[in-house]
Amino acid sequence: MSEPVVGSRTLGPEQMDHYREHGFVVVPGLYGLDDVERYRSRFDEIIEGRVERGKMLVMKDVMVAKGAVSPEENWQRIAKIQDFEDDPVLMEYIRDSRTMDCVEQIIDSHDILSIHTMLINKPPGVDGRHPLHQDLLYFPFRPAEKIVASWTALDRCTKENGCLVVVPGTHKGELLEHENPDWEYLNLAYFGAKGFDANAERIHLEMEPGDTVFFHPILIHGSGRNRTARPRKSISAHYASAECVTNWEELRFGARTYRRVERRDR
Ligand SMILES: O=C(O)CCC(=O)C(=O)O
Repeated sequence: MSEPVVGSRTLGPEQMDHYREHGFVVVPGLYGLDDVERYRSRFDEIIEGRVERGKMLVMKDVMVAKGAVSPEENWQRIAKIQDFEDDPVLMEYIRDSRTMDCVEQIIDSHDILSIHTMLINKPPGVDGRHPLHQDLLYFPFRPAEKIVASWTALDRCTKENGCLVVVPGTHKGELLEHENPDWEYLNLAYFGAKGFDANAERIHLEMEPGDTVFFHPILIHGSGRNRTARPRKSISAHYASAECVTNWEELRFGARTYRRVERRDR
């Protein structure tokens, strides 16, 4: 990847080197607790039906949907809010210059599309595992170097409550075949990569609220169960340079809303 030419330089040379070498970089404290609290409250407002949902999807965990468990609290039933492009509060995250500066630096572009938006919840009391996979599976844009994910912890994320797990360096490989793992309960569209070295080093990214990880779309990653009674939420987005070529034959699971990002400078 060439040296970044645009945006402000939020990431230092070591952080950029880390991204290039390992396929991810964690930026501690990129967001403050005020931001975190705003997105957490919006999650509550959305799941309680207190705001207009528009086109967003509010997805129950599969064990709840199938009646295998019946949690008392509403937040314990939800796996994910997805496609929140019409939500003015959650979209602040997507457009925020703190994210955008890093995104522009990493993919060396300042004409950026938002290609996927999620607020991920991993409630206790369900399986909730996300098998190890590569996100490029879900996107028709190429080259992969011009795509990046951001993922910001909204709760403390630890090994015990199912933090993100990455297999460093795997972004240097290819997009692998994926399949449904043979698990009794698997959330919708959670696929697992096939044929990678199962003994390869895995890193658990333990993060505090506001910490943010940027990762490459070929990096193998996933997350475990939430074995605590605590919530584990994150807000996440995928971005692609508008210079990417779109190859619709690479689209395996349906198109989403792809929008140019109007960045929100602070
Ligand atoms: O937040 C998680 O638990 C995993 C998210 C993830 O890997 C994804 O959505 O691609």
